[in-house]
Amino acid sequence: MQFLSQILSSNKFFNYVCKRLNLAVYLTMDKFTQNYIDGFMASVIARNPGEKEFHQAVREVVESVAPYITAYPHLLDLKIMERMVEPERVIIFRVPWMDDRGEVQINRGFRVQMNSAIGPYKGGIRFHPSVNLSIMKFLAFEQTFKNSLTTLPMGGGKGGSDFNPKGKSDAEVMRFCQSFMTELQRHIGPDTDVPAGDIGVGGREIGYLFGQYKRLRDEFTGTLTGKGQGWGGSRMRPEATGYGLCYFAEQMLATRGETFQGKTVAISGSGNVAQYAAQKAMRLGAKVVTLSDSNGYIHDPEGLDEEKLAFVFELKNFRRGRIKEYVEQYPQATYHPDERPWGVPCDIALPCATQNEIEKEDAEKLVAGGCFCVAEGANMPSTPEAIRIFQSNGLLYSPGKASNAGGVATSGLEMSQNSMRQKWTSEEVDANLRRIMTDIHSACLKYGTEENGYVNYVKGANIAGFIKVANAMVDQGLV
Ligand code: NDP
Ligand code: 2IT
Repeated sequence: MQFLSQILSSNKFFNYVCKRLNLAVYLTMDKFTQNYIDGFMASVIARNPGEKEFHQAVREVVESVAPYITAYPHLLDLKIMERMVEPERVIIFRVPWMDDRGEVQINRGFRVQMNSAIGPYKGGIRFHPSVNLSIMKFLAFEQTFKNSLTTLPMGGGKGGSDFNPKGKSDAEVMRFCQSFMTELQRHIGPDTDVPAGDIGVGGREIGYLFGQYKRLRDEFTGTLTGKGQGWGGSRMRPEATGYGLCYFAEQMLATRGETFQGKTVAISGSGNVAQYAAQKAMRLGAKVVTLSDSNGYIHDPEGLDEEKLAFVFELKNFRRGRIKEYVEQYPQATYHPDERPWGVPCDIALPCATQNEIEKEDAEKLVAGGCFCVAEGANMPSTPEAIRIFQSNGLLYSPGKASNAGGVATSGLEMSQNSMRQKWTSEEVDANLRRIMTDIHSACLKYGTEENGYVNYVKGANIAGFIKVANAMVDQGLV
């Protein structure tokens, strides 16, 4: 008897019981969390049938934040996550316009106003024939967390159209933009919703959109970002997404004592993000060996230099040509039609084209080719299977919502400058951009570092982005 009471009162026994209890609690929590994820996703799929990109983006976030939500019952009771996947407003509208031959054309316009808990809706406009409601909702959903990560007061939104600017004359693009804005203008404003560029929407399109907005609303405000340098645009906004991506990747590399110096970099895309990612990576001492478009990729084993990049800028931004023309100018490079660049051996991969451009097989090729760091410039370029391959092989891997946030962050800085009626120097904007990217990286480390020291940037970005929006929603009541 005395022996038994000794055992019961001993620390060893107490610790043993606690451990068993903890394990039991842990196991039940784990099951509870998994049930929550399964039930949540079943409901999202049932309520949003066929929207596969939206399902994919939501699943990635809910898998990261479910343990956090289930640990804070008020978030469960207030159905914060359930509210986050229901856009505050979706606007879908007809965009009629006339082409150069006098034929009537009809496109569909979208604006998804996803979440305004921490600021006015903010996010780009995409013009691409693939645009549909699922793609708009996935982008607006991602944008909500990304904007929260920037530390600036911006909610999440996204818009666009299935209009294809390729092969259209400037006059056709202008007429389309004017018709698109004629409807959109009644739903946006400097304190309501502030659109910007994305795929197929660059400086030219923002100009036409802003001109029509100003004409109809009779106001010169910062309702769009990415404006021209002479009429309210921020210095460094064109560079911001690509430069910010490299600043973020620098931080990732530093966690392993590495830098860009001497590294081989594979980049996809050849648009705004890819061009400036290539420029910054090169200036940080890397050798950029690939660029691509939707028809194929170029491989230049000698690497890009300033002159070659200037050729690409001119080719893509002014002549609106195709990337295969690079090999006509630089014959040491090769063109690979209908292929992605991920089979080219590299140290660092920067996907800067579009969603789901790295599938399982591409991820396997990257790992086999020696790649140890993947930083996303595009939104959701890696499929869930590809992400699993990166993470299970211990690669440094960051999701777009963390590493491409420099673009929207600099849009936020453009909004500040517009409100203050000021224009900051390139050095000031660049210093802010660097600081913001470093802060986002720190937030990822804080919430994403696992017990074995591996940094799960997906988990880190999702939880850090979620907390701020969730707390704001709790504070603001049931709206
Ligand atoms: P651009 O329109 O300037 O360039 C897009 C590039 O991606 C082009 O080279 C284009 O090739 C290629 N691309 C587009 N769609 C596909 C496709 N379906 N398959 C293969 N290649 C494709 O857009 P951005 O550079 O602005 O955007 C690139 C990515 O970065 C997008 O995911 C965007 O959402 C994201 N992003 C952009 C930001 C910005 O500030 N602009 C900010 C944060 C993220 P092609 O000419 O053949 O269409
Ligand atoms: O995906 C993105 O973050 C963008 N296209 C930029 C959005 C913005 O408002 O600058």
